[in-house]
Amino acid sequence: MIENEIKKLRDELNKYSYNYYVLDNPLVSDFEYDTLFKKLQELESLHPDLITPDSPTQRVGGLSTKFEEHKHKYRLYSLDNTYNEDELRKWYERVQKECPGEVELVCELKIDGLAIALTYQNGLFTTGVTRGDGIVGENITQNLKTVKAVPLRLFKNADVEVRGEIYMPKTSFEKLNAECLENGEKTFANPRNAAAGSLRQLDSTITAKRDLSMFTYTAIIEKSDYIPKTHWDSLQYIKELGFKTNPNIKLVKNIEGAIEFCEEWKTKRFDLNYATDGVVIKVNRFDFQNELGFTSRAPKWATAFKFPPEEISTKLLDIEIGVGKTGAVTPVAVLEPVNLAGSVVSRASLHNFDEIERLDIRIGDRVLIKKAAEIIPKVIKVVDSNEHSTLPVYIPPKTCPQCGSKLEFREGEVNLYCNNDNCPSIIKAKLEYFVSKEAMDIDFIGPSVISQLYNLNLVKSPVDFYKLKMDDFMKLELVKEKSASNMFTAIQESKTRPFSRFLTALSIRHVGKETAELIVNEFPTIEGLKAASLEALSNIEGIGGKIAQSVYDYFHNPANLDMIDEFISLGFEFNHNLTEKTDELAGKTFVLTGTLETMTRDEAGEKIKLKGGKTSSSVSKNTSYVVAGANPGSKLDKAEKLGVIILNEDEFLKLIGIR
Ligand code: 0OX
Repeated sequence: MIENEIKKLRDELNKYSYNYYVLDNPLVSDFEYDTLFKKLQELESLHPDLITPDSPTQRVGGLSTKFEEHKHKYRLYSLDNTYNEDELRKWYERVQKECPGEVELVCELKIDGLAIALTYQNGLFTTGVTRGDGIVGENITQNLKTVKAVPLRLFKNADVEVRGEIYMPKTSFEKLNAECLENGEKTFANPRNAAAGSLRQLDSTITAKRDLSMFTYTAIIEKSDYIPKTHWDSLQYIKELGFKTNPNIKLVKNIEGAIEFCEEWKTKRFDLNYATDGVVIKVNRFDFQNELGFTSRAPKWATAFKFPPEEISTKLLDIEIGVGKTGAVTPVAVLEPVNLAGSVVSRASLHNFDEIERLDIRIGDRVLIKKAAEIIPKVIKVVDSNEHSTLPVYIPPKTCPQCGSKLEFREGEVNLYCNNDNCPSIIKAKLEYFVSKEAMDIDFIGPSVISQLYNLNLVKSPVDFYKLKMDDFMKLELVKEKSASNMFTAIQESKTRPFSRFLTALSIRHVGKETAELIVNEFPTIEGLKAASLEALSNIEGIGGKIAQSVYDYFHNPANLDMIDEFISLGFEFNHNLTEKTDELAGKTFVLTGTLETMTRDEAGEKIKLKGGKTSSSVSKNTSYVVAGANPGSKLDKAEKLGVIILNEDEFLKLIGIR
C-alpha cells in the first residue's frame, strides 16, 4: 500500500539523517540518500494528503515576508560571567551558602552561536524562536526546520521546550566566505555572524543551503514519562529525545574540578570545528537549582567562565593615521602579520596619541597585542627589548595626512581633529557610516567601493548613491554584472529605511542612533524637523543644548537643505511611520518586458520586491502578471498564450500604488 511505502521511506530517511547529523555516523552515501529522498518527494506529490509535518521533505523552505514576534513561555535568562579562578571560587562560595557541603557541578563548553528555543508538542516540532531579549524573540520555525540537527519528531511523545545553540562549523564558515568572495558578495566576520545571517533569511531555501547545526543543553519538560532530577540526567534525556548534545561535558565534584576543566579547554578549544567562548558551569541537582533561584537577569546556579583573550607579540612596522567622520584623527598600528586566536592579524588599534605617549610605543618596537572574541585587536604594551631605547620617540602628526590641514585638539577631548569639512578622508568616512549596519544598512558597499566611487567623482555626498546606474558600478575594479546588480539593488532597497535611520546616517555631530530615535518621536516628518526651533529641539527629553544646537545648525545650513531636497526628489519620504517593507504583493511573481517610461526595469523590480513580490525572467503558468512596456518581446506572446494577466505601465503603477 502506498501509505505504508511512504511511511517506510520517511522512517528510513529520518534514521539516516539522525545518524548523519546528530550522531555524526553516516550509514549510507549521499547518493543513496538523495535517491530515496526523490522517491519520497515523488510519492508525496502524487498523494499530498499523506504528507506529514515530520516528513524530511518538509524541511525544504519557502518565503516569508517578516519574522513574527513571539513571547517566550519561559524566559531565557543570561549568564553572569567570571574571568578567573578567584571569581569562580567566589561564585561557588555563594552557592555553598545556600546549599552547604560539596555541590556537584556540570561543566559544558560555551558554544559561540545563537541561542534558540524549540517547542515540541506530543513529540512534534511546533515552534522555533530566537532568544531575542529573553522575553520576546522572533519566530523562525520555517528556517529552523531546514537545520537537520533539529528533529521534526522526537523519539518520545513528550511536551518539551528545548534550548540550544545554532552554530556554523568553522570549515563551513570558511567555505561560505570563499563562495561569497567569488560571487562579489559580502563576507561574514566570524562563524557566529554567518550563522546569524543564515538564520535571518526570509527565504528559508537560502538557510537550507547553509551548513548549520545545533547543540542542545536545556529541556523544560511539561509532559513526559520520565522527569530527570539532575542537569546531568537531563542532558542524557535530551539525547534520548533525539537531539545532539555537546560531547565535551563533565560532571565534577566541586569547583576545583570545574577549574581544571576550564584550564584544559583554554587551549584545546582551538582544535574543535566550532567556536567556543568559555565554559558554562551549572549546579547539577535541580532541587539545589530551585533553592538558589535567579537574579533579575541570570540564574544563581550557573556561571560562565569566559576564556581569556589571546595575546601575542609582534613587530610594530608603522603607525598609520586614520581620519574618522567627525574629523577625529586616530593612530592605527601596522604589524608584522601574526596568527592570533585563529586569524591573521596585521593591523591593530592604538586608541589615541596620548596612549602612544603613555606607553612609549615607538615604530620598530615589539608590542603585545590582544584580541577578545569578535573585537578588533589592540596593542596593549611594548615588550621590553634592548632596541627600544635606540628607536626614535614617536611624534604625532601636526597636519592631516590626507588634506594637509592643521590638526587641533578640541576642548575636553583626547583626540586630535582635522577641522576641514572638505577633507576627502572625512567625506569618505561619512559615506562609509551612511551605508553601515547602524545607519542605512546598505549591503555590498564597503570602504573600497566607496573610495573608488569617490575617486571617480561618482559619489561625493550620500545622495549621490541613489543616482548611480548599473553602468557606474561596472566602472569599479573587479566588479561584474552580478555584484553591480547586488550593489544597485541594495542601495535602492535602502530608500524605505525608517526616518530615524536616515537621520542617524547623516553624521550630524552628537546624533547617534538613540538620539535620532528621540528626535523623530517628537518630529516625525522632515518638514517638521526643518522648521523646529532651537528651543523645541532642546525641549526633547534626553536631548541637551549641545545636541539641539548641532541639529539646528545642520538644518539651517543651505548645503544640507539642498541635499535633503534632492533626497525628496529621488522619492525619499522621511516619514517616521513608514514601514520598511510590505507584503502587499506576497506570493505574486512579475515578469517585466519592454521599455518602461517612468523607470528602468531594475527599478520596477525593486518596487515589486519592496512590496513583497518576486520577479522572474521567464513567463510560465506560475507568473501572476506580465508588465509590458514599449516594444515588448516574445514574453508578451507567451503570456497571452498562457492566459497570464498583462499590465501596461499605467496599470502597473496603479497596482504598486504610485499612480
Ligand atoms: C552555550 C550555553 C548557553 C541555562 C541557564 C542560563 C544559560 N552557549 O553553550 N547557555 C547555557 O545554559 C543556560 N548553557 C550553554 N551550554
